[in-house]
Amino acid sequence: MAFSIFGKREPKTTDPVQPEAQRPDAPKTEQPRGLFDRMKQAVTRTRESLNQSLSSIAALTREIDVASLDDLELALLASDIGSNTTNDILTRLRDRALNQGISDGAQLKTLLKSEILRILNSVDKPVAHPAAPPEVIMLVGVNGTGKTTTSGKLAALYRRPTPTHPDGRSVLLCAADTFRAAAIEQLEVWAQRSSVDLIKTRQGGDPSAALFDALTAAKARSISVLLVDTAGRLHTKSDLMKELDKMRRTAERLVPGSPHQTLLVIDATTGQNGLQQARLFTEAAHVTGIVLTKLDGSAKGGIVVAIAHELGLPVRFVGIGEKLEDLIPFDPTTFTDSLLD
Ligand SMILES: Nc1nc2c(ncn2[C@@H]2O[C@H](COP(=O)(O)OP(=O)(O)OP(=O)(O)O)[C@@H](O)[C@H]2O)c(=O)[nH]1
Ligand SMILES: [Mg+2]
Repeated sequence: MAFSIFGKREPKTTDPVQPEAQRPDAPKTEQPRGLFDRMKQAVTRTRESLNQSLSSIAALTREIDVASLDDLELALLASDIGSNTTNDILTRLRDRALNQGISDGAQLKTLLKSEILRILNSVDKPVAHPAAPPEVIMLVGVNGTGKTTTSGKLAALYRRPTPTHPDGRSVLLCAADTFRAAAIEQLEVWAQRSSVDLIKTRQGGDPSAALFDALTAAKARSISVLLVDTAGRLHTKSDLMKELDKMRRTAERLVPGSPHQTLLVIDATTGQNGLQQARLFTEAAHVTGIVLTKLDGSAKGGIVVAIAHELGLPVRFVGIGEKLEDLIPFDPTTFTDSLLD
């Protein structure tokens, strides 16, 4: 039997959830400069390593030749863009170099930037928000990637006041990780930090029962966003994948069309291994977008490009630390400018 804790009720939101383009409070409307600076900080090491390689190309040769592109290939691989995506980028760069001519490192950088932006934009489809609340967002992924932390950060992000929602959007958290010891308590801490209610069940209970109660509560309280933290699992564990399916069916039954978003949380530091796991996970779990965590301090920011190219999915948010505010909405232009400024 599931039950609710934390008595503090959210202010009631009466506005229906609207398409992102019409919602001036959508996360992407954070001050562009603030976003840019934080993204730039997060990809510092990746940028420095790419820049080093690009400037050595410019210093060594006046004409960009095949050897220079080989150097660039190594730099792209080192940033974790991955061999498939790197090959694709280099093929297009070689074609453009042949057709248009590239005479210095600055031009090469501009072309590289436009190639990366092209890949990221090709998967950057707008989020399909429901016409009526609650908007149900599930966080899924393998163990330890940052699902619970991201659930807490997202709760705070959606609660943040905006000009159109001076009280923020109303948020409810659902502790659907009933598997790992202390998982519920961990989410309770995040619920307190972001001042939102939490629906939970006992450890070892049925996560779908907790979700059922959370959906019922979200509807009864006109909650705008329901965030569902799930247990870490491998796509190869069929019983655990079936459990995810059951949760999806529960959501659909109570709130038709939900879950509206299924975010796969990937740890940036696991690089190409993480990408392979993600590829298989994505097929099994109806994933709609990616949250890339632990980008802070990583020199492997190129994984963002590999995700778009290889998984065909947009990165929606990027985790840049362990604190409540260390989550930023992803935007292709901001990312590309931060990486190759
Ligand atoms: N540096 C950094 N650490 C992060 C980030 N996101 C999460 N972490 C850390 O990663 C560790 C695992 O985070 P959790 O949120 O517990 O991961 P999880 O996916 O819920 O783990 P399971 O439920 O066990 O599968 C914690 O120590 C977090 O503080 C991030 O963006 N940057
Ligand atoms: Mg967790």
